[in-house]
Amino acid sequence: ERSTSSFSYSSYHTLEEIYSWIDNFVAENSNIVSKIHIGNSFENRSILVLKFSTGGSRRPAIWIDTGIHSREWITHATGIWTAKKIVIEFGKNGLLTNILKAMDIFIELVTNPDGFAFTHSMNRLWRKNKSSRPGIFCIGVDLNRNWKSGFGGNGSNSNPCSETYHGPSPQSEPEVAAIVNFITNHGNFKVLISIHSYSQMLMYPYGHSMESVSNEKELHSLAQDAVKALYQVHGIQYIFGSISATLYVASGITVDWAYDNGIKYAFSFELRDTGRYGFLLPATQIVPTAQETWMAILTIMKHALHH
Ligand code: ING
Ligand code: ZN
Repeated sequence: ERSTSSFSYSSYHTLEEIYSWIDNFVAENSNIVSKIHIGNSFENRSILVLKFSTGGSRRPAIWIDTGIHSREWITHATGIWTAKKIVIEFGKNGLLTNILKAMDIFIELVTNPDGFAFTHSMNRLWRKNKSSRPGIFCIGVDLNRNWKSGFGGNGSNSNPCSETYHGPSPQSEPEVAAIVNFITNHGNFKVLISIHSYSQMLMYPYGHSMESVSNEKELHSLAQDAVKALYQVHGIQYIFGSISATLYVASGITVDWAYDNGIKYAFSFELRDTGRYGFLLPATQIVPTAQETWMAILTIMKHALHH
């Protein structure tokens, strides 16, 4: 592809297509978008983050990641549509414009590039990354169990052959370490949104235990508002609540780490659907899913802007 105008936002794409789209997108929108290389994957692929900024230095920031589980293709597609939406709406949508005058937005579209390449080449349902270690005969660590907060606890597995294998130590995986280093060095993230599929849920910490976070009431009512805004778009219902109460106990997850490291607006989405197609969501649902998710994300960003 030579420009983003020939890119189909209603199709699923390969890693090469997405990385080439990123280069075109940055070139076409260099007034507000830049590309940051935050590290390399286990198989040495680039780990890239899009930065949306109108200036300033280390402004309060919003983090969005998609595709930490490689088979969740609707999440990458939603992230790409969202990135495009931001540049279209900047200067038109008053709320988004105000957000970008005060805050920076960072989007990591392919959080697990090795796994994503593997879902195209070999195994469409691959979830983990592709790391291997001497003497261990199964491949991959669950990147949503490899974070330091609650590492190794309930809802994670010490067996390398498990789909929820937590890895040998916290942040052992380069894909997780890259984010930890980037967010920690930046030091001014206020919002983190980690996007998964499927189940139609909007959740906040904690996952590692039933313990409630200090701003639970605020997060609960914000999640309710976000889910209402989402519903208004296409009538899709999401349930919401803490991860441990809504879904199951899960330890070493992204949003628990974010919360424990001072990012008090930490949310995880599970996008469409509720299981009819599951991870194989038809491409015809990409744009509607992204449209409704955008309204929920805007609700969260607006709240953060005013708090
Ligand atoms: N499910 C998530 C998993 O990692 C989840 C559920 C999401 C747990 C967010 C914790 C935080 O098990 C999927 N489908 O990945
Ligand atoms: Zn997932």
